[in-house]
Amino acid sequence: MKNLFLKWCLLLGFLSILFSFTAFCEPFKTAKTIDAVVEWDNGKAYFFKGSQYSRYDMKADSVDPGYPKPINSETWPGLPWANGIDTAVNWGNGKAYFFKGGQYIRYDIRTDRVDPGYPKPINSQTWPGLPWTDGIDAAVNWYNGKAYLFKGTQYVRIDIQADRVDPGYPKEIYGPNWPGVPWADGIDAAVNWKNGKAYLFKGNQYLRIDIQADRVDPGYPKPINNETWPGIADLLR
Ligand SMILES: [Ca+2]
Repeated sequence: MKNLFLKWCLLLGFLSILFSFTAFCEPFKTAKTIDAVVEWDNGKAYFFKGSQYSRYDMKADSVDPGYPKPINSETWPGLPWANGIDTAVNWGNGKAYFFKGGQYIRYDIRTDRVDPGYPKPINSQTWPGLPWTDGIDAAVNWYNGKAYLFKGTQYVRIDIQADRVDPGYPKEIYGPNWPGVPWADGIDAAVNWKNGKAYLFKGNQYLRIDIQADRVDPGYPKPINNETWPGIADLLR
């Protein structure tokens, strides 16, 4: 009996130490700086953070005047998530997809509003082959017929024409799958700059990928700030 009590006591002691450490480490986890970035069809990219977004001019390389703006029924007609999104991706066919929790919507870029019938649930019927039903971290179109979706330590490649995840996925982000990407535990956002480069964002850092060379350019990651992304500080404060 005494022995049993001791075992329980040791177990509880161990659990309380574990819990204290977990709580202690919480503030040191990398905070998300950007929720989502998506390139549009007009030379602009949209950066989302919480209930706000900023429009970035890709040629001028700065945020347009008048931003950030709130996400609402005037700025994003039909978008049901005024408090923020998980990720967004341009599908290259005049449509973009926005994800939040276990749902997604399809946005018509030309008419500038959400298509009827959305939001829909993320599942194996709506996204054939996708191993996840919620919490997509990032998504990016590679404009070679493939798009990538990221969740936690994993990612999938989607064949846009076949409308399904390619065989052999999900895979882990680390190592030879993404040469030079130091974030094996996941990324926050990704965008294709449509000039042969793509950007990945994680916490307060970002990196540039050369799509042809299939690796991270030298000198990255760099910090996300007003020098590297002029005008973005107003969205992030
Ligand atoms: Ca995200």
